[in-house]
Amino acid sequence: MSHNDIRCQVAIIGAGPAGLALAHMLHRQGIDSVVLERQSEAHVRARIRAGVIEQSTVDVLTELGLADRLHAEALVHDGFYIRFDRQTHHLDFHRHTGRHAFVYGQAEIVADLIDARRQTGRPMFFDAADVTVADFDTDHPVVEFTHEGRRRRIDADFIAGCDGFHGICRESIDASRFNFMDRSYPFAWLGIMARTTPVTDEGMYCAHPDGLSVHSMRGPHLTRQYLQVPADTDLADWGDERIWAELRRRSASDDHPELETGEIIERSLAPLRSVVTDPMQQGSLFLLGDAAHIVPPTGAKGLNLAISDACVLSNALGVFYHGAGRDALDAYTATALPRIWQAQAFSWNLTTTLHRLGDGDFDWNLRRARLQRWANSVDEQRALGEVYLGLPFPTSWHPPMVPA
Ligand code: RFL
Ligand code: PHB
Repeated sequence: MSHNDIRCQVAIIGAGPAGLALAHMLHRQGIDSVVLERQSEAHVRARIRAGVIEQSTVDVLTELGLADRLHAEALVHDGFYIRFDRQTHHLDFHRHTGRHAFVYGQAEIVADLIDARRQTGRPMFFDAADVTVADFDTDHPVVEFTHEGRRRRIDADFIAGCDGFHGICRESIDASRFNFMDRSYPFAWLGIMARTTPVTDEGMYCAHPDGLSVHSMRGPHLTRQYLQVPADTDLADWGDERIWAELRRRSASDDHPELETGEIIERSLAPLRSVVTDPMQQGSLFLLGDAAHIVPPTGAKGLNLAISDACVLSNALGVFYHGAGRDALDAYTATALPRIWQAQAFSWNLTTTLHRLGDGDFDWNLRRARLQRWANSVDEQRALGEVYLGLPFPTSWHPPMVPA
C-alpha cells in the first residue's frame, strides 16, 4: 500500500442526504467508511433544495441524535392547503394520523449531518475530483479519486453510490443487467426564495387551469415558491415582475389576501422527471437516493426516500458485519423498492392532479374533480396523509442485535 492508499469497509460516494445519513448510521454500528464529495463544503452547505420532511424521516434522525436543531427550528405542519376555483381548502392530515410534516431546509439537514460526521473524526473528502469505481463484481471493489493534486485509491468491501442523479455510480454499472424506467414531463419548476411573509400558515398547492403554483416557506418572513413552466424555459426570460405577476395570477383567491411581493434572493429551474433503476445494486456496489430513483418534487418525497434507502443498506451492512451473511444485502433492492414505488405513485397522483398537462376543458375538469374529492372526502384525506407524512420505513437503520 502506498501512502496514497486508504482501506475502509464502505466507500460512500456523495455527501448529500443519502451519503451523509448512511455514514452516520454505519458509524453508530462501528462500521468505518470514507465519504467522497465532488463539490466544495461551502457549495454543499449552501445548496437550496428540499424543504418538507416526513415524520418518518424525522423519527429516524431523532433516534440517531441528529435532529436537535431540527426540533428547535423546524416549522411543524399538520398538512397542506390546496387552492382551486379561487377557494382555499386545508387538508389536515394530522387529524387523521396523529403525525406531522416538518419544514426544514435540506441545506440545514446537510449542515447538521456534516457537523455530526466531523465530530466522529472519520474521513470525509470534499473537492474529490474524477472519482471512479471499479471491480465491484468482486468482494474487493476499488475507488479512485484526485484530492489536492494527488491521485488516491480506496480499497473497500462495499461502495455506496449516493452521488445523485448526475453522479458516476449509476453510469458505471452494466446497463444490460438493469431496467431503467422513467417518465419525463414537458414542464419544470421555477423556484424562488423571497423575503416575503407567507399568506398561509402551511404550504399550499394552487391548481390553476394555466398551471401550478406552490406557496411554501422557510420562516416567518421567508417564502419558497414555485411555478410550473415549460421544460425549455430560459430563466433569463423571468424577471422579478414577471414571476410575481404569474404567482399572483395563479394563486388569486376570494378568501385570502393577495401574495406579498418582495426581494427574490435565489431563483432556479428544476426539470420534473420520474425514474426508477431496478435492481439498485450490482455485486458490491449499491445505489441510494437520487442515484437510484427520482420523483418529481410534487409531494416532497425525494430526500425522504434517500434517508429510507440509507436505513435499508445500513441495516443490511450491520447484519453482514455481525457475521449473519449476505442475504440482507442481496435483498437490498427487494426491501427498498416497494416503498419507493409507493412514493412514485403518490408523486404521480399529485403531479398529474396539480399541473396543467394538456389543453382543453376535459383536462381541467378531470383535475378539478380529483381536487374536489381531496377537499371534501375525509377518506381521501386520510389516504393522502398516510403517504404524505411518511409510510413506515422498510427497516430500521440497525439490525435487531444492535441496540439503538
Ligand atoms: P443529492 O442531494 O443530489 O446528493 C448527491 C451528492 O453527490 C455529489 N456527487 C458526487 N460526489 C463525488 N463524485 C461524483 N462524481 C459526484 N457526483 C455527484 C453531489 O455533489 C451531491 O452532493 O442526492 P441524495 O443524497 O440522494 O438526496 C436526494 C435529495 O437531494 C433530493 O431527492 C431532494 O432534494 C428532492 N426534493 C425534495 N425532497 C423532499 O423529500 N422534500 C422536498 O420538499 C423536496 N423538494 C426536491 C424539492 C428537489 C428539488 N429539485 C431541485 C429537483 C424541491 C426541488 C425544487
Ligand atoms: C418546498 O418547500 O421546498 C417544497 C414544498 C412542496 C413541495 C416541494 C418542495 O412539493
